[in-house]
Amino acid sequence: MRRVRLAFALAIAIAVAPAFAADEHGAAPASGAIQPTARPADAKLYIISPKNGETVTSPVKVRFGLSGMGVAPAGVAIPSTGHHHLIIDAPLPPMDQPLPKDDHHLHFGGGQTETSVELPPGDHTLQLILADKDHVPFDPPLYSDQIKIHVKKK
Ligand SMILES: [Cu+2]
Repeated sequence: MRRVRLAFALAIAIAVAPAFAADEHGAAPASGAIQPTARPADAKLYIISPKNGETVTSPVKVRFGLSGMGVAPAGVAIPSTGHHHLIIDAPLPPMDQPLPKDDHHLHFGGGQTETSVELPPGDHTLQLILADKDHVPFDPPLYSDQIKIHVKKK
């Protein structure tokens, strides 16, 4: 599975090599504005589990689903790859800057595809967003549906 993903990523790397090379040489706009990274139009990001509306117990295991792109650690520049971010009990953040890093915005810069989160009893929302090596959402942004879960008392 991992090998297939890497092969896919490398194939894309060759296809978009010119854009990649420009990025490598630091061709930043004079304004200093962030240039979001392009991504395949057919990529999809989704939460495999838990399911929307599910009642669960804490810690909650969350599994991240991604198709049409690959996962790479933060800081690693491989086109058509990014790393996962889990948004907990918060709306989508601004798309034109690096994602916040706090209790509501967890980064998985090691390339993880699942996590376990401690949540207090009650209703919570979960949403995934993929971002590039610099934690900036893609262009167009790639995020999952927001799901609602209920954490029951132990
Ligand atoms: Cu990040």
